[in-house]
Amino acid sequence: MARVSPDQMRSLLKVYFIAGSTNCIEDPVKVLEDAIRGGITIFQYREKGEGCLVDKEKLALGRRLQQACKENGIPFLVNDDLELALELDADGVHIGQEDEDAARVREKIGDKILGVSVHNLEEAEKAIQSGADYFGVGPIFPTATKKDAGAVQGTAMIEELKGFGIPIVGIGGINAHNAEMVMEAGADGVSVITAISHAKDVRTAATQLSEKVKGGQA
Ligand code: TZP
Ligand code: MG
Repeated sequence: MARVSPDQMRSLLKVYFIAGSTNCIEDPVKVLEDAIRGGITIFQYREKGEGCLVDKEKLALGRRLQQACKENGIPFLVNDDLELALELDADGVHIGQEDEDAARVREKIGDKILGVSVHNLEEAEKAIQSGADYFGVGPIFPTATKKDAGAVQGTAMIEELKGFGIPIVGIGGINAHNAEMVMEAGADGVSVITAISHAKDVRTAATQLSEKVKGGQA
């Protein structure tokens, strides 16, 4: 399989749902299936926080979530955990600056999708040289989900990073009310945890985000 093209990546990033067991009130697989019905375009398994699953249980949930993605043609990415991504033969990996070196991850994953969180031009430059397929940029708005997310960036960094020509997804405190601001700044999509995982009606929440981001297009 060849590397994902920037255009393919841009369309996959539109409604990027991230979740693990600690983010979900009900079974994460049910949440994911409802989110898929609502129109998400890519999924990242991020098993973090107090009480998160480890070892076999983490692997087992990953398998179930991956299966739901496979059945629906949605790419399945793993956050941080390269070994898990390889064991599951996931479609890709997303890493932060504090994780394994991006160039080393690229070597190990071949053509799989590689996302890298970047916060400034220097990190962006390095991520490109390391073979990143997209940038995750944030936190755009205040978020309670990631305690060490760093300073709120607003949309300014998205505008600065546009010039690199690499697909960009915004993250942090994004919901159906503010998603348009993120897209207007030049992002190719929005990634959300709470706006979907904690919604009373997960499917509707995903649909509403999808409408804002895609401007009514499928
Ligand atoms: N990275 C930067 S902010 C964030 C991550 C993983 C959390 C996003 O979660 P939410 O609930 O969509 O604000
Ligand atoms: Mg990380």
